[in-house]
Amino acid sequence: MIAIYPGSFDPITLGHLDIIQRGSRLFDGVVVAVLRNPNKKPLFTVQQRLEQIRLATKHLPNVEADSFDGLTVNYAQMRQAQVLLRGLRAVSDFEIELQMAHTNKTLSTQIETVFLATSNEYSFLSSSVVKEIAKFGGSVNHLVPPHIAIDIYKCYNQKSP
Ligand code: COD
Repeated sequence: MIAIYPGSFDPITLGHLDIIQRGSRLFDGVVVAVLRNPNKKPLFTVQQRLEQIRLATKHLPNVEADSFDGLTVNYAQMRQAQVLLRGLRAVSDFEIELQMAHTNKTLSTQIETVFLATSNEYSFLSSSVVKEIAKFGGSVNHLVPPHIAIDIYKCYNQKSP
């Protein structure tokens, strides 16, 4: 069974990677799918994010990174995937995620959303938190893989603390 893990991943964090690692043990394949969203101004281009994800998941043979636009369920059908994998951190995530899962169900009855609860140590972690800390010169070395920390400090003209 193939699962799509869709998101912005701007950038991918250790919280995302925890979900990917655990998902890769549950499914035959996991496709980490970066949304190409022209309405957002991301820190990293889609190409940069794909490279970051590929490097961070290179030890997981059944994980691949790809990008998509349009509806996630259409992309999932095109990839012949049966599952959308999502992570849940807190009650605030739950409301949004439930709405998204219900919306996706109305668009395709064939695709199930599967939620994995965040590991305790990553329950506070988001891409936005990482960017905010790095922007002001704080340490993100415990929040993202080393190659991504280097990329972020470069973007913000900061030195790794
Ligand atoms: N621990 C565990 N899980 C985490 C953590 C963490 N620390 N941080 C993030 N996550 C989870 C998120 O809860 C989410 O499930 C996933 O990782 C990805 O997170 P993000 O923030 O990178 O990506 P999102 O949530 O912004 O992605 C939204 C989509 C791109 C999936 C969504 O907008 C979408 O499907 N768009 C396409 C249009 C569409 O199909 N619309 C209809 C459905 S509403």
